[in-house]
Amino acid sequence: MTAPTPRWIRNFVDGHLVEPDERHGFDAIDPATGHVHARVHEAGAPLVDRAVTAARRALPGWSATPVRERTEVLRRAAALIEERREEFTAAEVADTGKPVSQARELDVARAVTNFRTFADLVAAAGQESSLTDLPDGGRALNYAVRKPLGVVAVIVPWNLPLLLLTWKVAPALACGNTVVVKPSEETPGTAALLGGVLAEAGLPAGAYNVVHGFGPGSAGEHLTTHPGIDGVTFTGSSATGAQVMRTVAPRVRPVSFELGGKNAALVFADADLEETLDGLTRSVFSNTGQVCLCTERVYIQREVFADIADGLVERARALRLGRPADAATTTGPLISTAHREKVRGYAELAERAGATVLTGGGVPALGDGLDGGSWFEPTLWTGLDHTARPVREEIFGPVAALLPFDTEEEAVALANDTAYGLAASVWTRDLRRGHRVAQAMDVGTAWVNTWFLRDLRAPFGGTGLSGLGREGGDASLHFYTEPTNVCVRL
Ligand code: NAD
Ligand code: 6OD
Repeated sequence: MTAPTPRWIRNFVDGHLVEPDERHGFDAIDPATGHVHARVHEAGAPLVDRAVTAARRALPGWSATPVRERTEVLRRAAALIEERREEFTAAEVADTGKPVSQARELDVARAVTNFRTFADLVAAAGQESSLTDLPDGGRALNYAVRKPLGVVAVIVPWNLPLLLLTWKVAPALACGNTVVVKPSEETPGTAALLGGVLAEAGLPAGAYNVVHGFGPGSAGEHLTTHPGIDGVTFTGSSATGAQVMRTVAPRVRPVSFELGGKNAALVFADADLEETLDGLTRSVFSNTGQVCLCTERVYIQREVFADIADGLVERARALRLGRPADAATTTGPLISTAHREKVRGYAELAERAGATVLTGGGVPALGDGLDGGSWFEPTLWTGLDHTARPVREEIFGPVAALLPFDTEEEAVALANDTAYGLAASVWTRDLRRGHRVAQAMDVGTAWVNTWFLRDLRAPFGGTGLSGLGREGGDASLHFYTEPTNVCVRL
C-alpha cells in the first residue's frame, strides 16, 4: 500500500499560494496525538526575497489607496473570516490541539475583532497639529503627516497563532503598510489561509505574504536580515527578541517586541472567594498555561492561603484534558513534546527545590489515542521559595507556585521582584487598594478582579524582559507609521 499524499501548507507570496518544493518540507504535528497532519513548505532565502520584493512592489499602490478603501478591505476580510470560521477553527485546532470551542471563540473571533477594530481606529484617526507663537509676534503651524512605515516583517509565536498574527497585520495594513509574515513553524495553518481571505477581500497582490520556516538559518533569519524590511514587529520569547534586535541593529530599523512574562496574581484576604478562584483558574490554566499573560506566581495573603489553595486544587482537578472536538474538554496539550519536556523539567526542578505538589506534576495517561500527544497535568505547587527557578523563570505551561504574604507592601515587592514586566492581576474588594496596588505594578497591564479582559484601544506590551514599545490603539497607529512634521510660517 502506498503512503497517502501529504496535505501541504504553502507559502503565500504576491497574491498566490506557492507550489511546494518537496525537497524543502517539514512535518506539521498535531500535538493532541503526535501524528503528522500536514507537510509545510520551508521558505529558503530566494522565496523570502520574492516575498519581500512583492511587498515592496505593492507598497506604493497600497499606501496611496484612500483610507476608506483600505479599511473596507479589512472589513470585508473580517466578514470572510466569520463566513469561513469553521475552516480557520479546524486549521488552528490541527496545529495546536486546543479545544475547538476555544479556537472558535477566542482565536478566530479575535481575528475578526482585530480587523474591525483597526479599520475603525484608522478611519477615525486625525493628525497632530499645533500653532506656535513666535517671538516676533508671528505664528507657525506645525502638523504631522503620518506615512506608512513600509514593508513590515511580522514574526509571531504558536500559542494564539491567528489572534497574535492579526493583532499586528490588521493595523499594519490599515496604516498602508505591506507585510511579510513568518508564523511559528509549529502553527503555520491559519496564516496561509488568511492569504486567500485577504485576496478575496480585495487586498492587492503582494501586500500580504507568508513565509514558513524556523528562526536561525531559516525563514525567520532570512526575513530579519533582508535589506528590504523597514521594521519588525515580533511576538515571542525574550531571548529571540534580543536576537532579532541584534540582527536589525546595523540597519537601525524600528522594532516592536511583545515578549515573555512571569506574571503574578496578588490575592488579598478580602477578595471575593468564588470570583477570585474562577479568575485565577482562567489565568493559570487557559490555553494550557500557554498565554504570555498567564499567572505562574500566585501571592496569597496568609489568612486565606488555605482556602485559595484548596479551591484552586479543586478547580484544577475539574479540568478535562481530552480530544479538541469533545465538548467536555477544557484543556488541550502543550504545543510539542519538546515544550512538554521543558515543562516537565521545571516540575522536577520544583520538587527538588522542596515543592509540595498539591495536584498534577506529571504526564497523564489519557488513552483514547492521545498518549503520543504532548500532554501535561494542571499543576500547583506550594512550599517554593520566591528565589527558586520555577518561581523566577517563565515556564509557559499549566503550572503555578502559590506563595504566602502578610502585608500589601510585601506583596508588591515580591510581585515586582522579577526581570519581566508583562502583566499582573490584583484580587480585592477594596477598590482603593486595587487601584493603588495595580498602579504600583511594574508591568504593561495590571488587572483588578479580572484577567485578560482586553480593549484593543488600550496600550499593550511589557517592561523589562517582557518587551519594547506598545501596540494597541494609538500605539499601533504610531508604530506602523512614520510622521513627517511640516512647519509653516504663517
Ligand atoms: P520563539 O521566540 O521561540 O519564536 C517566536 C517566533 O520567532 C517564531 O515564529 C520563530 O520561528 C521565530 N524565530 C525564532 N528565532 C528567530 C530568529 N533568530 N530570527 C527570526 N525569527 C526567529 O517563541 P515561541 O516559543 O514561539 O513562543 C512562546 C514565547 O512567546 C513565550 O516566551 C511567550 O511568553 C511569548 N509570547 C509573548 C506574547 C506577548 O504578547 N508578550 C504573546 C505570546 C507569546
Ligand atoms: O490580546 C492581545 O492583543 C494580545 N496581544 C495578547 C497576547 C497574549 C499572549 O499570549
